[in-house]
Amino acid sequence: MRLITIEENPYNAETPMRELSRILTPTELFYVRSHFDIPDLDPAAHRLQIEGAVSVPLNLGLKEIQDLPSRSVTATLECAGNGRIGLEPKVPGVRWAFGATGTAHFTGASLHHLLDRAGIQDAAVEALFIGADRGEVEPGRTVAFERSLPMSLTRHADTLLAWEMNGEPLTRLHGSPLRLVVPRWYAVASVKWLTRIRILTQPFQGHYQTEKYLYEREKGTADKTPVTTMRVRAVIARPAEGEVVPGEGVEIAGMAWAGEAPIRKVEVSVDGGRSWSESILGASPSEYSWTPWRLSWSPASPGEHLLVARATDAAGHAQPLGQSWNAQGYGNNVVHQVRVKVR
Ligand SMILES: Nc1nc2c(c(=O)[nH]1)N[C@H]1C(S)=C(S)[C@@H](COP(=O)(O)O)O[C@H]1N2
Ligand SMILES: [Mo]
Repeated sequence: MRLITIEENPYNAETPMRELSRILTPTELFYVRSHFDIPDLDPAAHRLQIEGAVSVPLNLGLKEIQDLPSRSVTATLECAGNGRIGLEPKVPGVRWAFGATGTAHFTGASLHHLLDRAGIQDAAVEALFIGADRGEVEPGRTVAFERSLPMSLTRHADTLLAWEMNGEPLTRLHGSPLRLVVPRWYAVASVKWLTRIRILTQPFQGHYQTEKYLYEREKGTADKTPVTTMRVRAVIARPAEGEVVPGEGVEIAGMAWAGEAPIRKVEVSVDGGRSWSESILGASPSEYSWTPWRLSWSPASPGEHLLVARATDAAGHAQPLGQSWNAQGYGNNVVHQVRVKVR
């Protein structure tokens, strides 16, 4: 199995749905989202600069960062554009189906250790994270991939400066040698190829903060609400779309997650949403990672069946049965459907 390429240039590729039945997504099968050419950074020569509203600006090599107390989190990452492909009317952006997500074990250091060392000034409101990648977002306008976070989130122990993924040094595609990992948030916050952190006294106004990654013209959402935490979602990892299944003992299974609260239930329909059964939830390896779910099914009749899974979180958010349309196509957590044929 390999990643499914969605775009060659810049490289964007999603995880095959059947791989989403394992808790940890192998690194080589973990979706890749890149806005620009992928940097090729030399870990031995890499420097991270911390500047702006700090008492002591820092310029550190990877080794010095790795001397900070280490910490690991198992976290589910998801691209805010996951599920965009089905939106009608169509919207611009990478045409992700449902595989722009994965769960990995990340190791690094709590970001706040580094910020403590630099000494954050009282006037600080946000920290800006700048990647080594850059490119044109419109003719004549070149920007780096850069995103900010509120200071409160930078103090969270599990906001990580990560250098390992699944027990190995970060690979080039996933941000080598250093990336941010922000659990619960759509992965746009988890800046890869991190080279610079700038502490700001005014909210950041850059392209990927104030022009992209906003919910625009979405019913029920204040216009231009920034994309932050992941919306509740379940995916069906098996059976696969179009699979021919036997007349008994079929296991329907997948993962469910939400950025705001734990998963409370995943309901499954085998008749296109007319009736629903509650699936069995498995154990989630951490509060930041998805929860496995499964249901065994003995189909009552042969022929075509439309399977649907619908997750609800403990805060009471349930996935919508229809699309969540917005002009940039983010957070479309419509229920996942899979068509199968019973022998
Ligand atoms: N420097 C940099 N960081 C980045 C991006 C990028 O293009 N450049 N893409 C972001 C987005 S939108 C996503 S969904 C995640 C994807 O992380 P992954 O490729 O490791 O799955 O990285 C984020 N961090
Ligand atoms: Mo993304």
